[in-house]
Order: sequence, then structure tokens, then C-alpha cells
Amino acid sequence: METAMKMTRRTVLSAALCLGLGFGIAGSAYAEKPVVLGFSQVGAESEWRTANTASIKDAAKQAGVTLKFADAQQKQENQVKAIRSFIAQKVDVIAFSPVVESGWDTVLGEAKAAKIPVILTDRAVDAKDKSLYVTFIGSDFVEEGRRAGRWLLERAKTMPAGDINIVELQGTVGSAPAIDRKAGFAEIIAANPKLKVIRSQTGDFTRAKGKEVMEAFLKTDGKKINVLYAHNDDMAIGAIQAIEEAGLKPGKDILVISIDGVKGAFEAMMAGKLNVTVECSPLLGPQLMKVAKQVLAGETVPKRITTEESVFPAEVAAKEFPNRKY
Ligand code: GZL
Repeated sequence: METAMKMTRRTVLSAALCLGLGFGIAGSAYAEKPVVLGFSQVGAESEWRTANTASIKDAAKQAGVTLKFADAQQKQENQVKAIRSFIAQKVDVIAFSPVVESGWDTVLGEAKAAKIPVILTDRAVDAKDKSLYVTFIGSDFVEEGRRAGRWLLERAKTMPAGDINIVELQGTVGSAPAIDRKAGFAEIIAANPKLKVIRSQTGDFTRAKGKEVMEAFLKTDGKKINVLYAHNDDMAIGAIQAIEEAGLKPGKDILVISIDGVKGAFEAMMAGKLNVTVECSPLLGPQLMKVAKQVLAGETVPKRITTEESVFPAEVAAKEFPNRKY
């Protein structure tokens, strides 16, 4: 009796094992199918963007995600074309950093109709229909502007009496970071009526344009300018060249405040030419791959995923520089 019992148990066990293995193989075979992600990138306009692209490509490789990557050279029509091409290729998921906030409803409606989930990274869209994207992973740009303003509010306490004239280099016209960083900064400096923005113009987030616009500011208001607020480090670095070519000392004659926290900004701070950079992390790749897989696995993800960031004044630049990853 006992032998028979043992036999039965063994038979049952081996059957269960085969069944389990079978599921296991079938399951793993299913799990092995790589996710195909279509990514439309703004362009290659800044150090920040270069680091952001590297983060996305490296993270895709690490995650075993098949990445279809398209660079839009900062043109919205190229991003729309790329998204339509991803839809035609039937990718599993689409992600993109929208160069400007508006004009996406139609193409995102086409992705929705094709049942392809869309993830926003880095920049937001102003679409009324929030169902057009699953989530937005990126910084709080208004808070970044506020942080820049708070640094200046504090610094103004030790500056000479009288008006403090500020010139502002805005990011790409219509982009979420440009709109929000301007708003956040203005909100904070309103607390001190001596702080006056006397000129504000886009430098399109590039060094070349930042230099060109700062040259124009210096021509019209040179000696009157006390502070430069640049929406990114690349424009600040371009403007620093213009300030030096005008025979003035950046970081001293004209205080320089910028955003991103790229290596070039730390080098400028260590050289005494830039006073503070507000961090805006481009390292969004790992989070994007994780969220893409969660979305495809049917998991619910938060509608807004905000990246944690700091502020780096020149005094800490040398100590922090070795830790910088971008
Ligand atoms: C911010 C990003 C901005 C950076 C710029 O998240 O969209 O675009 O601040 C970049 O350097 O060009």
C-alpha cells in the first residue's frame, strides 16, 4: 500500500513539475518579448539634452528595451512625424519630451486610437484631455524658477542700496520650462520691489543664442545690468563670454544665476564666473523604462512623477563637482 502511495505521490509530483516547467517556459518566453519603445527627443541643443539622451539610451539597453529614437532638431513638426511613424510601426509604447506645450491633441489622439500608451518625459503638454498620456515624468519648473528667485532675494540683502536691474534669458518660446521658470522667478522676486527685470528675451536654450542676446542687452543697458537670470546653463555660459568680451566680470560686476546643474556650470562657478545653478536632472532614463514596463504590465502609475532636485551655489561647487553624473 505504502509503495503504491509513494508511486502515486511521485507521479503527481513529476506531473506538477512538468506542468510548472511548461508554464515557466511559456511564461518566460512571453516575458522575454522585448518592449519596443518609440522615443521622440527635442534635439541636441544643450549639455542637458545630451545627458538626457544618453540616460535614455543607456537605460533602454540596461532594461532590454528595443528603443526607436528620433531627434527632432527642436522642431515640433518633426516630433509629430516621429510619433506618427511609431504608430505606423505599432510600437508598444511611445515616450517624448514635447518641444513646446501646445499643438499635440491631434497626434496624441491618433496614438490613443491605436491603443498605444504615451509617456511624457522632461516637458509637459497643455492638452485638456489628460487621458491622451499616461503620466508625465519630469521636474517642477515653476519651483526651479522659485529657487532661483529665492537665491537672489537672499543675496539682495547684502547688495548696495537702489534698484537691482535684472536681464533674463528665456528658454525656447512656448516650452514648459521657459513659461514656468519665468513665472516661478517673478513670483518670488515680487517680494522685493528693488528687483526689476529690465529686459527679457529668448536665447532658445543654446550657448550661441544666449551669447548673441546678452551682447544686445549689454549694448543697450551694459553698465545698468546687475544680474543675469538664464533659464539654462548653456545660455548662461554663452552670456558669460559676452560679459567678458564687454570688459566686465561675470559673477562679480554682473551676478549670474542659471538652471540645470551641468558640468559646464560647475566649471564656471569654480572659475568665479557663475554664482548659482538650480539643478534640473536629465537622468530620466531608468525611471522611464521602469514606468513603461509597469504601464504595459497593466499597473496603475501616478499621473505626475516629479524628480527630486537641489540648488548649488558657487561656494559648494568644488566639493560637489566630483559627484556630478552629467
Ligand atoms: C528642462 C529641459 C530644458 C533644459 C535645457 O527639463 O527641457 O531643455 O533646462 C534643455 O538645457 O535644452
